Amino acid sequence: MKNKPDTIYVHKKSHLVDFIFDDAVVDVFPDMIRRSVPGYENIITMIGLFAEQYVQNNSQCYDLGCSLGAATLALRHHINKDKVSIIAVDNSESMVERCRINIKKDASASTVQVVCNDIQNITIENASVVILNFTLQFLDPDKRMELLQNIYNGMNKGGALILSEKITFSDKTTRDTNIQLHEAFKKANGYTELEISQKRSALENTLIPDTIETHQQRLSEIGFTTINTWFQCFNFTSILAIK
Ligand code: GEK
Repeated sequence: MKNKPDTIYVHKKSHLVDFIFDDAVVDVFPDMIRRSVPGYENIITMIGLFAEQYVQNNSQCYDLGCSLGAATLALRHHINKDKVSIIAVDNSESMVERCRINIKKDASASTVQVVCNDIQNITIENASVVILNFTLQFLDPDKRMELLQNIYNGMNKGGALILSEKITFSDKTTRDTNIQLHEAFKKANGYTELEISQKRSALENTLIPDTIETHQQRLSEIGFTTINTWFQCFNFTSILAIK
C-alpha cells in the first residue's frame, strides 16, 4: 500500500467537522493509522497468526470495518485450511474502492468479497474468524451489544473474534496518564500539538471508547468462553474471544 504522509490536520481549520472516512483520509490512511495507533502493525501481524490457529476448513472469515484491507490480507496470507472465503465489509465507499484495488493486486488463494455496507446489516454465517479491528468504537454504544450478539450467533464453535479498540478508563488518573502517553506517542511520530488537538475534536462525537471491563463484560454475557486480552498499549487494546 502507498504510504502518503498524513497532513490532514497540519493547518488550522476555520471550521472543524466530524471525522469521516473520505477520499482524503483514504489517501493517507496507512500512514495515519500507523502513526496514531500504538501497536497497529503488531496487531495486523498477529491477525495472521490467529488465522493459522483458528480458521477452520469450509468456513468463512469476516473483516468488519476493513478499511484498505490490511487485516483481510494478513488473514488471507496465513489461511492454511481448505475452502475458506473472506468477507470484508466497510460502509465508506472510498475505503471499499481502494480496498478492492489492494485485494486485486494480491494473488493468494482464498476468495475475498469486499462489500460496501454497514456492518450492522451483515448476516454472519459459518464464521471461524471474525475481525473487528478498531471498528466497534465507531458504532453507537447502544448498538454494540446487538452487533456482537449477531457475530457470536454466526460463529462456529471454536471460532475466534479479534476485537481491537481504543479504550477509556473509569479511574481519572489512569485515563489521563494513558491519554498523555498516547499524545506523546503521536508527537514522537511527528504530529504537532495542533494536529493532535484538531484530530481529537474531529473524533469527539465519532469515536466513543468503552472501558476494557465493558468489553469483557459484553463478551462474557454473550457466552464467549475464553476472553483473552492479549494486547494493550496505553489506551489501545486487542481481545481474542473464543466461542
Ligand atoms: C484495519 N480494520 O486497517 N459499518 C461498516 N464500516 C464502518 C462502520 C459501520 N457501521 N463504522 C465505521 N466503519 C481496519 C481499520 S478503521 C479504524 C479500521 C480507524 C469503518 C470506517 O469506514 C473505517 O474504514 C473503519 O471502520 C475504521 O485493520 O480509522 O481508527
